[in-house]
Amino acid sequence: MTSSSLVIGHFTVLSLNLGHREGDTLTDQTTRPQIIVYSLGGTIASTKSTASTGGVTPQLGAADLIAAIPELRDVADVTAVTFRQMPSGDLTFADLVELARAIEQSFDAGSDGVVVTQGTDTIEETAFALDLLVRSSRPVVVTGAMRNSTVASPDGSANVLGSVRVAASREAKGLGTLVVLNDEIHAARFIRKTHTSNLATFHSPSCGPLGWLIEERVRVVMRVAPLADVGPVFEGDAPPVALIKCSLGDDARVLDQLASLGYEGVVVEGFGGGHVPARVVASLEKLAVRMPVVLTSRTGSGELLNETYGFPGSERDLLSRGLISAGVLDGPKARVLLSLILSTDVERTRARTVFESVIASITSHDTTPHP
Ligand code: DAS
Repeated sequence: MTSSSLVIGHFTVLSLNLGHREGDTLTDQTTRPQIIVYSLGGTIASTKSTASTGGVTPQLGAADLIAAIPELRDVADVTAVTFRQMPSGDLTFADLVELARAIEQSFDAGSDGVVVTQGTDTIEETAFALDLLVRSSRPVVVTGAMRNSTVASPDGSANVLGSVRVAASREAKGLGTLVVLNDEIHAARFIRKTHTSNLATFHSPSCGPLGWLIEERVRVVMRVAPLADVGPVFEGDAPPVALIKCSLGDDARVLDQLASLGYEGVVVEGFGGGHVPARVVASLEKLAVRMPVVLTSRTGSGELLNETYGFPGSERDLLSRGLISAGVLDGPKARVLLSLILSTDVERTRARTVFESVIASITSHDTTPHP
């Protein structure tokens, strides 16, 4: 599955071509940032398919991606690892847990930073999962492309180059997992894909980007706090967690089936500040006795209300009936967090406490990074 194919870097190339010139090579190799690029597939890896379906499919490996960017030689020594080759909607929690372990091992072996390339469709979820799973303060940067390599102005190479610059920078240390596209640097915990095709699809609606790339410089103008720990996560796939979006005139017939379908947790995207139709309240309360039920907003931006409205189905009503507030997390991210918590050996009754400690850490003022 894993293949390490190419190391690109000025002094690595020198030593290959000219033989080792002790002092030079050793001195320079110790000062150049060592970066690993893990590729998972997606548009950035896609090119014309020979299959009868037509269209483009993920086929380029990590070595192909970095070989197309000669400028990388001026930034870092880059090692390419093709980790998966798939559309990002096919990635699973099992893939991400395995990737997080590989990243931790890379750091233990001396890497200064990691870049992950993948499809943009699920970056907002995968990057947040890595944010929770990788405990190092060294940078992990996730990127992708909106335009594949067969169309005019593909953006993949610029995004990889920018991501390696960020991963190799001191500024990116201690910020958790970052997402870099279109010359913007975002915190994984806040970013969302907001457009089907526009290059400027990625936004962090609640707070904006943490910084940007300008010429060859990395600018970080805001910092985020370290996330609280969810604890050691089991290998393999996460227990099933449903994500349910409320809509006008909704009744509770889907909610009433979730327990018998084997779901172990639920995230409900309510209206506005965290509201549902009055007629689904009893079903939610019943469900919250059996499993963690998290309440978030379908608006995709802002923090859940806590103490404003008092009508049946309001945020006050639902939280008093045992639902857990997702705070500033949107539905897909709240589902990632709950899924990973349920992938640990935490007692189900303590899952709420762990969930709430991570939510509290997101809005904490303490931006001192993990060692
Ligand atoms: N939307 C495509 C991409 O940006 C497909 C995918 O997510 O894999 O890569």
